[in-house]
Amino acid sequence: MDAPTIELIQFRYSHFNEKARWGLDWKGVPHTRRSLLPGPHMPTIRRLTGQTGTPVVRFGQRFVHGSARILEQLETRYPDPPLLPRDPAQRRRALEIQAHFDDVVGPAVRCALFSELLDEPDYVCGMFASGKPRLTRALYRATFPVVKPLMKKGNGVTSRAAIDAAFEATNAALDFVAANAGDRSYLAGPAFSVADLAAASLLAICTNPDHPDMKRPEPMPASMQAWLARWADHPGTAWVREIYARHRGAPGATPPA
Ligand SMILES: N[C@@H](CCC(=O)N[C@@H](CS)C(=O)NCC(=O)O)C(=O)O
Repeated sequence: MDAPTIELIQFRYSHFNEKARWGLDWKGVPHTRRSLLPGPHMPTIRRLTGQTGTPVVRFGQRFVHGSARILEQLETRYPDPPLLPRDPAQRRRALEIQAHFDDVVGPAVRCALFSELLDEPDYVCGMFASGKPRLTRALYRATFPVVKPLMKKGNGVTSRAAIDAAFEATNAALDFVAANAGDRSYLAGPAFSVADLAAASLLAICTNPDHPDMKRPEPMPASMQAWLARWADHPGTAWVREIYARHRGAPGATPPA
């Protein structure tokens, strides 16, 4: 039987999408990428999956959404190299850490960042629409005033208290990885696992990993520079950069559409 055609349907700069990209690249899975714009993505993703969140991966005719479910599919279809520890207790721990980062940390970090970045519409639109034709970029920028309040609400940027809590949760997550990385720097067991992949990808936006899938476009506005400077000396961001340097590898996809 022929191998299925695999396509990642994604946002260009996004930490949950980075989680799926990293899984595909770690497994060495040949795939193509289709980048959608946040906001206008909704009807397309809803038609394919019945909900609006990205990432979505198409395995042949089957669409799978949710980064954890995508990684689970990848682990089943491409067991080597593994993402789950063999030892049952370490495996449970790895999945628990992933669930915590998916449910709590990912949304909090994004809320904290967006509370500062969404007021930089030129930068945000340029970032999400990078690689798109000039007309698409101009149209996206023109309609961004409509998209922005939806993005704020959808990402929990709703009150000062919510934003403060998001900053606290971000700091706590960086403390967690710095405190729980074992002798070999891994969070669950003796080797790189889904725990490290989830934590490093969902915290990647606190640093500026030297990887083409996440490196921020230049020049950065002052608020983006201040955001990165705020976390620069935290040992948690040093851990993220180290895991990227050791395990992120080169992008395996054909250039994004
Ligand atoms: N728990 C989900 C979260 C996915 C998520 O929050 N995706 C964001 C991008 S970072 C998104 O597509 N938001 C737009 C929407 O939900 O309509 C996962 O692990 O995939």
